[in-house]
Amino acid sequence: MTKIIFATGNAGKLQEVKKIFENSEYEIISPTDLGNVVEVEETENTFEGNAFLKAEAVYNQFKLPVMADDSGLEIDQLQGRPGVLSARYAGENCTYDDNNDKVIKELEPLAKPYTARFISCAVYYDGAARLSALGKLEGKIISEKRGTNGFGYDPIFVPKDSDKTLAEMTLDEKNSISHRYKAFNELKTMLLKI
Ligand code: ITT
Repeated sequence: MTKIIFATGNAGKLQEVKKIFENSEYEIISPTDLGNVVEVEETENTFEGNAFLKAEAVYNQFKLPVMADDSGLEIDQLQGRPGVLSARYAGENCTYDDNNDKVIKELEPLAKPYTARFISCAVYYDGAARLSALGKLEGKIISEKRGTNGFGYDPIFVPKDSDKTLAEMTLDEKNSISHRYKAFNELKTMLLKI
């Protein structure tokens, strides 16, 4: 088994990516498993730029292969916001609930449907190889939260061709369609070639 560190502090992402790599030849470990977590400031204005910032910081610390994810929600009626600011949309130290409430409030005066997409950029860095893959999930934002699974904006996001929010889906259901699944599944295929 080859160990790969998944450079995240987000427990929801970790659970999803561990599941995607289940039954593969890679063992996914987190910085917490190694007892030392670095806070990386996300100063780039692209998902890919920020994902590599996280991967490189953790690689420099442990000198082991690393993957990272930078992701977010783009809402058409909000000109692509919250975008790369998704994690802290309602301010420093805000909760997922605060972010969802802010989005619902901002959309309230605007015309439906609130079309949107989740984007995940998954990257890999091992000191030599640099790999990157993008995954998208199209859908719409609804005005009341539904469901308790998942994390982040899952309770207000209904994927295209579904009547459930992502938070009403099981981990396996979300992992069969999600932006993160698409990005990391492609990365997994790319890893086989290096
Ligand atoms: P790490 O940087 O430590 O990985 P983070 O939560 O800060 O964790 P990002 O900077 O990539 O991660 O921010 C992504 C935010 O976008 C995340 O906090 C959620 O608010 C939202 N998001 C991303 N993927 C999501 C998903 O699958 N479901 C719901 N919300 C998601």
